[in-house]
Amino acid sequence: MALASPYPDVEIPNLSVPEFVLAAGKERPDAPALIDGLKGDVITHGQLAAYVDRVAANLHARGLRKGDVVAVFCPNTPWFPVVFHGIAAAGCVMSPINSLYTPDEIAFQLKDSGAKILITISLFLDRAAAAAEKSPVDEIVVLDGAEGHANLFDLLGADAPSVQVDIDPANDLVTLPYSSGTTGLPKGVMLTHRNLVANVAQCRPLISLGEDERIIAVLPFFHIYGLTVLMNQGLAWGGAVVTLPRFDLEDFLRTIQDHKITRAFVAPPILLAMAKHPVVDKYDLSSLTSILSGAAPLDEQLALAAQSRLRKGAEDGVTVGQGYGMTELSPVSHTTPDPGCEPPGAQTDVPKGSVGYAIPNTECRLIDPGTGEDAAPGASGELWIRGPQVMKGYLNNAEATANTVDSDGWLHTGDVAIVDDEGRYTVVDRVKELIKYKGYQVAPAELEAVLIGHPEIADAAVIGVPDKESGEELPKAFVVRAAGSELSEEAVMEYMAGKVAPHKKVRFVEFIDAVPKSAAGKILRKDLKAR
Ligand code: 4UV
Repeated sequence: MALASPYPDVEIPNLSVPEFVLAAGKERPDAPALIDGLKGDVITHGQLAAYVDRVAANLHARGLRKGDVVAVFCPNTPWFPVVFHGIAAAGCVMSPINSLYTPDEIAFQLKDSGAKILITISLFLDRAAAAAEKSPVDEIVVLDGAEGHANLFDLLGADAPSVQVDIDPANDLVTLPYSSGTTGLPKGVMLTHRNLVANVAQCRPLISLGEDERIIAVLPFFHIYGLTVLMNQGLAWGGAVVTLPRFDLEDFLRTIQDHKITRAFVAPPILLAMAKHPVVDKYDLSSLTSILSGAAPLDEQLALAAQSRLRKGAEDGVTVGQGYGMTELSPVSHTTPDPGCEPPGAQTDVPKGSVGYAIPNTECRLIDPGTGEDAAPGASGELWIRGPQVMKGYLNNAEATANTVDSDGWLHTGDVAIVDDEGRYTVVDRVKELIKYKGYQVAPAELEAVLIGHPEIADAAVIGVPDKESGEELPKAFVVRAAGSELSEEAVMEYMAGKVAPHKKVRFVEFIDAVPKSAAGKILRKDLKAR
């Protein structure tokens, strides 16, 4: 049985992402759109639109055409949105690469996505160049400049004629982030202009962000949460997005104080610091009206502790809420509403720990994994989602697409949830392989493939194990040594640390005689978890 959102449907404008997101700014060209939280540099809404036109024109002049993929390997700065919207306005597809990736990981994405150009910064050039040696691109652009490379000024040059590319929002891709989904290796998630436009429009009735708001963007734009919820949602309603290139607690707090930030969208580890760290008291955070946490489970007590600490007794102070989604959902399907934005007829506040209501135009089902039927009322089940934010599919992978989005359009999330009488959802478990570390994806299959690449490893399996202190999951590898090998735990961890980004490091190693597998050869992760 499909459970509808309690909110009336919203209209989804038939526009490209830049047309939609940059529209509000046209009304207030002199207002700040993007602010560098550390340096203070400002890009106004008027400048943003002009720069986007230039980037699109110069990409076209460099030979890029509709549908071409441009990989972006950059931290959050005000230039990231300029580059993203420029790529989108040129009809090209932006594939964002995690700033922590190693050359091998970057090369995988360049190759799989077929990226023509890689845009990066000088600090990342070593890794970018090493990746491009394995998976060549036509060109590496280094925004802040490097000998022998085009730079930001080349992308902003005045000479190239403006381009008007015909975009079909429902079919044309705008971004290609990578996600392992419910199983296997990372896959390119094909998101259309309509997917992203829809998701910003769908959040509007719950998150009534105004043009005087200032959003702190410390979560990365290379992740879909940062791209849609922080960047595009912030800009679409005419507000200002204040960027930080990495998380440092004091920089984060100082930026909230100095830039009078009104909204923070964060992941649980940041909320943990805001609830517990003594240094928080040194800063005036009274401008904050809302903190929304997402990307991993948020503990109810932690949410309450953060809210009461930051409110300092003021009843109408900051509210701490929670959003839920996944890359394949552009990403939002659920969120808690701002005060006053509850659905018609709502009786009580959303309990802390809940991810709130399904957003407009979104249907849900909860499926009992045992029977494959709808779960009984009040019982938990795997969450299925249908709506305009569901991805077009995985790039070049019809099988994985069919296993994730069924023939009726339901996306099977691999998360287990419950819903209460008033339509508020709580995520209670995960039935997919995915491990989340600090909100980042860690795909067991990817780590297993790297492990097996070691000459002294005959077989391997990876699972997430709970870390009591942080409440997070940490990757643990079960390793079968090759005959005669005396490989140590430390040697395995060191090998992995050299191959994968820090958030994917294997934190525990256990040697076993054989990896438990089903008759079909599937790793029996449940058996490993039970050990
Ligand atoms: O694909 P991904 O890396 O995507 C995300 C998306 C985070 C979002 C989305 C919408 C929001 O409004 C928001 O605040 C944050 O992380 O990983 C998807 C998986 O992450 C877990 C869940 O297992 C997803 O399938 N996850 C995401 N949000 C939550 C969560 C949550 N609030 N509670 C529990 N698990």
